[in-house]
Amino acid sequence: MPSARHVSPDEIRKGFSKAMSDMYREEVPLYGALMELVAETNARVLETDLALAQQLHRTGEIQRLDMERHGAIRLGTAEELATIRRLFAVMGMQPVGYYDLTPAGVPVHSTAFRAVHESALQASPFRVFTSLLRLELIENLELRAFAQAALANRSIFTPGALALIEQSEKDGGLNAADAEAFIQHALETFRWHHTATVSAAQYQQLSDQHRLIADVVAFKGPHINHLTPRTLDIDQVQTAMPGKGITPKAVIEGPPRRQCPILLRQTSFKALDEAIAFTDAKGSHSARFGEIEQRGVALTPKGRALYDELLNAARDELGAFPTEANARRYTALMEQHFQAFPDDHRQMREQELAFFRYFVTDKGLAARGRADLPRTLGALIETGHVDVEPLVYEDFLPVSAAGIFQSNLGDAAQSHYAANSNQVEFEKALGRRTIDELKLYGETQQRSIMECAQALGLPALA
Ligand code: OOG
Ligand code: NI
Repeated sequence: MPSARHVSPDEIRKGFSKAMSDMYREEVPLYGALMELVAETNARVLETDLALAQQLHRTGEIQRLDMERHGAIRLGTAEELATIRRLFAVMGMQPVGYYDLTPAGVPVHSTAFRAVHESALQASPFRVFTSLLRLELIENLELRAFAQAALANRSIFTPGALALIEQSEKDGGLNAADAEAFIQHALETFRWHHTATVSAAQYQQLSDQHRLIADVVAFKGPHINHLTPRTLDIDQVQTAMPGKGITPKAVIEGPPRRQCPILLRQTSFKALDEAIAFTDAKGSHSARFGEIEQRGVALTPKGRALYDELLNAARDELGAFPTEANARRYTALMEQHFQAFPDDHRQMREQELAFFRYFVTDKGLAARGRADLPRTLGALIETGHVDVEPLVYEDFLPVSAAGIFQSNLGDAAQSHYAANSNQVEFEKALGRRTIDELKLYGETQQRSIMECAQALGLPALA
């Protein structure tokens, strides 16, 4: 049973996110440079865009902005995935969504571990995009067996981490000292290793199959491969990156620039080439990169279907993978196709394209319980008793994720897999079902409506 002497999982997650960021900044100085650039840009945007500043104050996002980041890891076995699920559960993170990357030629499927309730997200929105390698896609059976053996030989968790996970499961939480120890132990799983567990030739063989396979199989653990701060204006950061010695990828992934941002836009800089000692020789490996993201409103199934349709139409018309060479045309096509997506919160709400949160205004509070209060949400908004704000998207996008993977693997690494999506297999490895993110957004929206009704002294609102 959780008890008063236990630290809240939200606090552990917050502490872990900070510890991870400190470790990564130390290991990858460019991440520090990017963080500074994002902080400068965010400060400027908040000074100039007062409506946005007000929106972020109302939703509370302003308080989480500076600590907001996501990371990514790639795991090798079902057992690793099941244990990481337990590790993240200690800090209140659950697997949300299923992403199949094989259509894009990346031999993994993934989920995102994150907090699921708006109050927990407010305390710390830290997320980890977690991929599981699909070894069954290695056609060379000898190489597949080698990879399996290499993975079977490693243990990516410290004994201390495993003991504290068990203790937390048994007792329903950790006290302050154990929580601190847990953070330090858990961090070890994500650390970079300068030595590989395979020879240079074995590494080459794995890499020839797919660079991602080498990245997972050749090392002692699933090093965090990027950590992504959230910016309020990704185009400004993208433009300013070269001035800081950072070269961004050619196109920003996700929707085009809009007045009312939707879902998620992302850009990254290429993975660094880092010196590695193989068991028999010196060499190098590139895996770690930098990324930034801008988050917009979460879309309903209807909005998401429209997003997917417009994205596919633009990509079909481009007729190729977006690259440096066709970046301008891609941007133009995206802007053109997305004309069909209303760029106005009111229209998005009325057409049920996006999720929103509702807040009682001061006027509404003052009118609490009055008999002449309107009885519908729409009318309460019209009369200024209720305000509406976009509900931020907390998840990822499979096409964007594939673009981020690809930009770091090089075009040569593009492969085609016949295998289909296998959510059942993934969840079997995970040891539980993944949570449907659309359900979470719907619940948060509904809770905000119920809170409004309560604050206004009204029965349920339509
Ligand atoms: C994960 C790439 C996906 C994102 O932000 O979409 C991702 C990886 O490279 O392991 O992080
Ligand atoms: Ni990412």
